[in-house]
Amino acid sequence: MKKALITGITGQDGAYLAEYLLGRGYEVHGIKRRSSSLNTGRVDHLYQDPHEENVRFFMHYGDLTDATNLIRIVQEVQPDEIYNLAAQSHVMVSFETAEYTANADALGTLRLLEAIRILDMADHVRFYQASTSELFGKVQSVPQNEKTPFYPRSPYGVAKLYAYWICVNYREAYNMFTCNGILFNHESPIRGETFVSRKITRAVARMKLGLQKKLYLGNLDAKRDWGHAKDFVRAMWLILQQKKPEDYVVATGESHSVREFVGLAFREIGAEIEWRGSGIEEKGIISEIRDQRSEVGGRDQGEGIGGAAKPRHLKSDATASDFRKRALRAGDVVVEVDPRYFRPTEVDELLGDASKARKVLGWEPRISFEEMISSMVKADLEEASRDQLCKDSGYRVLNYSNE
Ligand code: NAP
Ligand code: G4F
Repeated sequence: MKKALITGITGQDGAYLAEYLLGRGYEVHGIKRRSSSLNTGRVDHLYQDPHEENVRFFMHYGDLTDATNLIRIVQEVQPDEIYNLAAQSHVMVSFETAEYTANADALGTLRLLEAIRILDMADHVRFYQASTSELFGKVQSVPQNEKTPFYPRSPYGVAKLYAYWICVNYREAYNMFTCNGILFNHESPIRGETFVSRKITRAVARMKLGLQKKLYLGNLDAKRDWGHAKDFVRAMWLILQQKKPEDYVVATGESHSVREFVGLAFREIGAEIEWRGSGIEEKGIISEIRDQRSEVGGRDQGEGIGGAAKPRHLKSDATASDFRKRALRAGDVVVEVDPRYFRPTEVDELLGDASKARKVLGWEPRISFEEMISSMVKADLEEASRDQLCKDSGYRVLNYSNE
C-alpha cells in the first residue's frame, strides 16, 4: 500500500487530496498544527479511530517552521509521496506577516527537502510542491505557461518563488523526484472564508437570509483563472505519477473578474446586479429579483466533504417571497468598494495555459466556473440557514462577514 504524507491537511486542498488518495487505496498521513481550538473540520469525516482495524488515515502534530519535528515525522511515516501543501496562503495577509510567511512558505519547503536528504530517502521519495500562479504576478505574457518568466508581487509570491526554485535545485543537484504544480486559483465550498470567492458566496447567502446587509470588496477589476479544488488535487496526484519529475501549470484557461463572480453568485439566488459609478464609488445594486426556486442544502451533494443532508427546517421551495421577508429588494445597494482591501501591489489578471498538463497528464477540469459558484452558494445557504435558525430562536449569531 502506498503511503502519502500531506502537509496542510487541514486546509482546503489538503482535505480534498486526502479524500482523493484514500479513494485510491493510499495510507494517508497528515501534518496538523496545534491550535487552541479544533482546526480539523475539513477532515473530520475522514477520521478513523486508531483502535479500529485497517486504519488508513493518521494525523501528526507538526509545523513547517520546526525542522526537528518534520524530520521525525518523515522518519516515522516513511512516505512514498510527500505533498507539501502547508503555507500561510493568504496574499493580503502576507504583507502583514512577511517574515512568518517566508519562514513557513519558503524555508518550510527547504526543511522538508532537507529532512528527506538527512534521512537518506532522496532516491525514492516523490515530492510535490504547491507552487502558485502568484509567481507570475505582474504577468510578462498572456496566457501564462511553464516558460513564462516570474514576477511575484507580494511577500507570499516571493516566498513561493524561493520554494519553487529550491525544488528545482534539489531535483538537479541531488536527482530528487521533486515537482512543482503551478496551480492557478481554485475554490470550493470549503475555501477559507476570507478569499474573495468564498467571501462573496458567503455574503450572498447571508444576505438572502437577512443576516448581512452589504458586501465590501477591494479591486473588482481583478481577474483570475478560477477552477474547482477537486479537479486540481487530481492534477497533484497525476504530477507525482509520471516517469520524470517535472513542473506543470494547472489552470482552466478561462479568466473572470471579481465583478463577474459577484454577478453570478447573486444570480444563483435569483438576483440581478447592476453596477453603477466607478473607482471607489462603484456600487453593486440589485436591479431585479426573479421568482426563482433556489435549492438549499448541499455542498457537493452525495460526496464526502460537507455532503450533509438538507436541514429539516429549510423549505426547498424558497421563492421571491423569501427576499421580501428577509430584506433583499430591487434597488438595494449590496456591494461597495472598501479601499482597505486594496493590496500594496496587485496581481491584475491571471490566465493559465495548461496545455502541458492536458497533453502529458491527460488532465482537464471537469467542473465549470458556473457550477463551482453554484455549489459554493448552495453550501453557504445551508450554513447561513443554520445561523438563521439560531438567530430566529433567540441565540446570538456572530457577524464576521466583512473580513
Ligand atoms: P489553505 O486552505 O490556507 O490551507 C493551508 C494549510 O497549511 C492549512 O492546513 C494550514 O493549517 C497549514 N499551515 C499554515 N501554516 C502552517 C505551518 N507553519 N505549519 C504547518 N501547517 C501550516 O490553503 P489551500 O487553498 O488549501 O492551498 C494549499 C496550498 O496550495 C498552499 O500552499 C497554497 O499556498 C497553495 N496554492 C493554493 C491555491 C489556491 O487557489 N487554493 C493556488 C495555488 C497554490 P491551519 O488549518 O492550522 O491554518
Ligand atoms: O481570493 P484572493 O484573496 O486570492 P489570490 O490573492 O488570487 O490568492 C489565492 O490564489 C493564489 C493563486 O493564484 C494562491 F497562491 C493563494 O494562496 C490564494 O489561494 O483574491 C483574488 C483577487 C485579488 O486580486 C484581490 O485583490 O480578488 C481581489 N479582491 C477584491 N476584493 C479581494 C477582495 N480579495 C480578497 N481576499 N478580499 C476582498 O475583499
